[in-house]
This record gives sequence, C-alpha cells and structure tokens, in this order.
Amino acid sequence: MQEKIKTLISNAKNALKSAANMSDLNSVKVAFLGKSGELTSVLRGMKDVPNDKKPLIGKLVNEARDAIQSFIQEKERILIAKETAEKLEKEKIDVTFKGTKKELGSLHPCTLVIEEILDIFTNLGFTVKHGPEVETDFYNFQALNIPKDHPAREMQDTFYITEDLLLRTHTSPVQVRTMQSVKPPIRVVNPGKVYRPDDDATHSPMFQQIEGLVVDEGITMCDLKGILEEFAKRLFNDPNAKTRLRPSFFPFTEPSVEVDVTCSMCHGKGCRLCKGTGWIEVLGAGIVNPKVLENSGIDPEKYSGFAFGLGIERIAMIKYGIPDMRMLFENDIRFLKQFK
Ligand code: 2U9
Repeated sequence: MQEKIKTLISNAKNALKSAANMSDLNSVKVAFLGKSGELTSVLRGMKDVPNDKKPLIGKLVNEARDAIQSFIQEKERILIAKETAEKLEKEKIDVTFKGTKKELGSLHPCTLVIEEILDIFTNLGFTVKHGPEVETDFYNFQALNIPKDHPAREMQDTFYITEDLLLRTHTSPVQVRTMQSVKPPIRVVNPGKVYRPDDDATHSPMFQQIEGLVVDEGITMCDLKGILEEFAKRLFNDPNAKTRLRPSFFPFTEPSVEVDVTCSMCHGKGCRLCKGTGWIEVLGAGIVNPKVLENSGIDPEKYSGFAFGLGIERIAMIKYGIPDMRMLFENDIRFLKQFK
C-alpha cells in the first residue's frame, strides 16, 4: 500500500509536468482527485489494510491528497500567469497607430435660421407654439377667410388627404387654434413644415415657415412696422437696416403688405443679391382681417392684430447666398459642412 501511495504521488507529478494548459490541468484534477480518480481507488483499498496499519496508511493517504492538491494549485498559478502573459502580448495596443477620425455633424442651415429667428422673437416677448401638419379645411382655409371655390385657394395649391383633411399649406391654422384657446393679449410665433405641390429652383413641395401673430387692444400698422424692422435689424446683424412696406393682398389680412429690407450685402447701394434694387423682399404681413378674428372667437370691435409670415428656406438662401432652393434638400455633405 505504501508503494502504491508513492507511485500515486509520482504519477500525479508527471501528469502535472506535461499539463500545458488549464484544460490539461482540469483532466489531471479529475484523474487523481475525482470520484473515479486514482486517490479514491487507493482510499477504497483501505478496507483491506490490517487494523494496526490503518492509522499509518490513513495518515500517508491524507498527506498524499494534500501534496497532490498543492501541486495542482502551484501548477494552476503557473498556467494562469503564462496564459495572462500570452494574452497581454497578443492584445497589446499600439498607441502610436493612426486612428480613424470621427466626423462631427452640424445643424442644417434651415435649422440654424429657425433657431436664430425664434431667439429674436422670444427676446421680443413672443411665445413659440406648434400645431398639427395634417389639418382640416376649416383651420387651414375657412377660418382664414378662404372659403371653398374662392379664387384665393388657387394661390395655395393643396395636397388633399380626404375632402376635409389636408396637409397644411401654411402655419396659420396654429394661430387660429391659439386665438380659440388664449385670451388676448397674444404674442405668438409658429414655426413648422408646410406643403404645397410646387417644385422648382425657388419652390419645394415641403418647406418651412415661421408665422407670427399679435392681438391686443389698439394694435396698428405702427406696431407691425416697429416689430418687423427690429426683427430685420437683428436677423441681418445690421443696426441701420430699414424696412419698406409695399401693398399686397392676402385674404387673412387687410391691409396686406410685402416687407422689403435694405440689402444686407450692399446696404442699399444695389448689388447681385438684390438685383440692383438695394432692397430684398423678406416677408409678408398685414393687419388681421376682422373676419378672421371673428371666425376664431375674438371680438373685432374690441381687439385688432397684425400677422406676418416668412419662408425659412428663402431666408437661408438670402443669408448664406444659396442660389437654388434644391441644394437645401439634396443632403450633399460637401454643401452642409459649410454651415459648421
Ligand atoms: C392668422 C391671420 C393672419 C400670416 C401671414 C403672410 C402674410 C405671408 C408668406 C410668406 C412667405 C407665406 O412662406 S410664404 O410663402 N406669408 O406673406 N403670412 S400675413 O397671416 C395670418 C396668419 C394667421 C390667424
């Protein structure tokens, strides 16, 4: 039996010597210490050892088990250190290696213009309101004094969804909804996408607008001119910018005007941008038609208001000298990169 125990220890030592990795080591563990391993089979033989030898042989078997366990632990430590060193060598990072540059995105020129315009109006005391892009005939046309079969509807060709539902052609419905729910004084601007079936160098089937509305007692054309001239000075960064009002027609305003601003490139002298006139048409505006106030639940005898509207893409084209509106929708990265 003593011989057997000695052989067991030396067999375990040899097996551990040739274990090259953790998987080999595991096999050695099972072969010597496992349920059907060599040590268990020696333990089973204990029953045949004479009683007077049992304490000695039992002690030897326990020592053999402790020795094999400590050989295994030692081998485990060596193998873990070896495998860690190999892994570190394999996964070494070359910090001098040239990396791939991450391209930073930037805001679209139209988004920059919207943010700038909303900033100007909120600083002038306006609040910002959004509304649905799918509208009813009432909010998009009838409330705004554009009845069915009226020639004014032709001014705004429309994408219809059903006979009564449509893609809004302007953001004015948001102002009608505001007047229905808020008591004057009202000072509100409404940015958003609008839709009309046009497609050429200066028109797109989807474009963005900002409209504004002021309703209070005693609002006049003077308020309109004052606010819009201040807006123009801030938008074009020119404290000397002037505005001029030309008569126009919109069914929702009476009187209606086109608002020109002194050209931001030549300051009124005449250049390529303003086609030699010294003026650039920037927005449309007017005194809110009393019928529109009435349709929206506001007493036109007590209150009056002014409204205005501008196309974002057009302002972006003027501000950044963009010659064709389609460039704003093509998503050409070389074009968009310039607005960082
Ligand atoms: C209500 C009453 C009146 C909004 C107005 C304009 C004049 C205008 C155009 C500018 C360029 C549309 O994007 S564009 O093609 N808009 O000229 N918009 S007055 O008038 C309103 C709005 C709401 C209740």
